[in-house]
Amino acid sequence: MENARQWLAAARSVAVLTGAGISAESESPTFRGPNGLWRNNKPEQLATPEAFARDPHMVWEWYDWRRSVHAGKEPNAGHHALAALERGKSEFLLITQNVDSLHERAGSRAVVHLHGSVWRVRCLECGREEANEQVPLVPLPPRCECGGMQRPAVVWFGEQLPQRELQAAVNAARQVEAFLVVGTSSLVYPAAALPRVALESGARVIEVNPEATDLTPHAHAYLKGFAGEILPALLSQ
Ligand code: BV8
Ligand code: ZN
Repeated sequence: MENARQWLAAARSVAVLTGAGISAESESPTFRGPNGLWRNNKPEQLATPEAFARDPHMVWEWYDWRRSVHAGKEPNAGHHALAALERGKSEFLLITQNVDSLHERAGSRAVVHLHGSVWRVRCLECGREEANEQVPLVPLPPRCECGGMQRPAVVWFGEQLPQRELQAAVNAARQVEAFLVVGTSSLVYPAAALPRVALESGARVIEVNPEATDLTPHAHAYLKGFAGEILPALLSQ
């Protein structure tokens, strides 16, 4: 822990990659954790364009349920520690795979959502994307002012990530001195490739996770434990 603390304190430029694990202590269900299932459907089967085309109402019921779960959650000490870290660095980027807004609500500013947000919707007809924080959603599916049906503005399996956000994340992984990876199973690509880009570019890579992942053997430091406990100690000035 001491090495990782020193690397992060000394680094002028830092990027952080987070996954569902950082929201776990806000009692937000992780994707693949024990409560990750929903009505016996696996997320990989539901979070797809095919599932939505087949049954938009059922997929929207799932997102409406997740939005209602997220709406009641507060950022935890891990989110707040990352917001404080940002304030102390001249170059900083928080890259999240999460589709909740807990980082923003903890005060993080330079946040890039690689997989979109459950709090934004996009019209299938005219393509207009807008914020929608209504819980529960009425009507379901939500409708655009043009009359078109709206979909969740998230990235489903098999869909391209938003190019601007992905490019910003790759640029950061190439340039920063320290790359912190928190609460991700490192299974989903291309997000999971970012720590490798950082390693190849000479950054110090530090992983925080209660379980080892494919990244663990390659990280310069692996801190075993919960983000809400480790990050405040790791990042305290
Ligand atoms: C794409 C949004 C190009 C929707 C999500 C075979 C090999 C390699 C890749 C592929 C392959 N087959 C298919 C692919 C591509 C696929 C992919 O990677 N699949 C994986 C499953 C193998 N990727 C894609 O399809 C991507 N697009 O590649 O486009 C393309 C285009 C056309 C054709 C081909 C290619 C799109 C990926 C985005 C999918 N959308 N979500 C929604 O949320 O509804 S992904 C979903 O998983 C979530 O966004 C989540 O963020 C993401 C990753 O999961 P994690 O965040 O890591 O969460 P998880 O539950 O897995 O893990 C939690 C971790 O936290 C655990 O490690 C746990 O130990 C830890 N933890 C628990 N508690 C704590 C904690 N850590 C700290 N503190 C705690 N307290
Ligand atoms: Zn429209």
